[in-house]
Amino acid sequence: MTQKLIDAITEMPEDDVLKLTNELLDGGTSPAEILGACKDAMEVIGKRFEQGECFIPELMLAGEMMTAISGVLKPRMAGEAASKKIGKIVLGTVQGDIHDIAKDIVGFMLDLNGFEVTDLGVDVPPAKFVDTVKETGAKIVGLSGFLTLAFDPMKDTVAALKSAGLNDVKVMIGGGQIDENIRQYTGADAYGKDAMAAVALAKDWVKE
Ligand code: B12
Repeated sequence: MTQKLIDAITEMPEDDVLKLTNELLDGGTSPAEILGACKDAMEVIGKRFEQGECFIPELMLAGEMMTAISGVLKPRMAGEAASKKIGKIVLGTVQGDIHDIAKDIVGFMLDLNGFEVTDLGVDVPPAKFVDTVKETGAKIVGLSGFLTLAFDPMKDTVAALKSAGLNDVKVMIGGGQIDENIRQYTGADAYGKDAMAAVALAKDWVKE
């Protein structure tokens, strides 16, 4: 069933995308499955872009569709929200990178699961993460990035937190190109493949 949604996103009639999303939800498809279909669709569009078969406007439209779908999913997921806050997290897309759809989903899921999230937005310099961790007393930092160019700013942010003496702060990273190798390169504590992984990591860390 979700294949229809993947086709609608990649073929781009935006009205169909929202209609289908609602139909799938009404038919019992979970928001997590819908997010999975969105990821697959973004892979298709990303590949087309790489191969010169589509251009920035199509990327932007895909981004807008993702934002619209998130808007539909959020109220459906909000019913499950935890009311008691269990920890603080500073989240942002690292310097030089402006991809924020995935970060917003991660922030939303963390918030739903009881974390107080300070979202610094996009293109966030390492010093801003350090300052905000000091101000909020957060013990977890989440770094998002989709560009190869995001690896070094991630590494710099981990290093900046360490040199500010914030050694008890755990850092998780995620985003399109990120994997375990990049985690090692950046010195982050963990890599999360999706928003659910971000929640699982954060919950583990607050238990410690
Ligand atoms: C939409 C999009 C855009 C939109 C972004 C809109 C927005 N507001 O975010 C726009 C059009 C602005 C854009 C711009 C560019 N883009 Co772009 N974009 C994409 C695209 C198609 C989808 C990204 C996305 O939002 N996916 C949807 C999310 C929901 O996917 P997801 O990965 O499943 O998300 C989960 C995980 O990533 C994880 N996660 C994410 N963050 C974090 C953080 C933590 C802590 C954790 C634990 C987990 C986690 O959880 C998420 C939720 O489950 C990708 C292709 C792709 N396949 O990723 C290219 C892509 C990322 N873009 C690319 C490029 C090149 C660019 C541009 C440089 C293009 C240009 N020439 O200008 C600019 C960059 C500008 C900049 N400085 O950042 C390349 C990057 C290549 C590279 N190796 O660096 C890609 C891969 C396309 C490609 N195949 O070439 N882009």
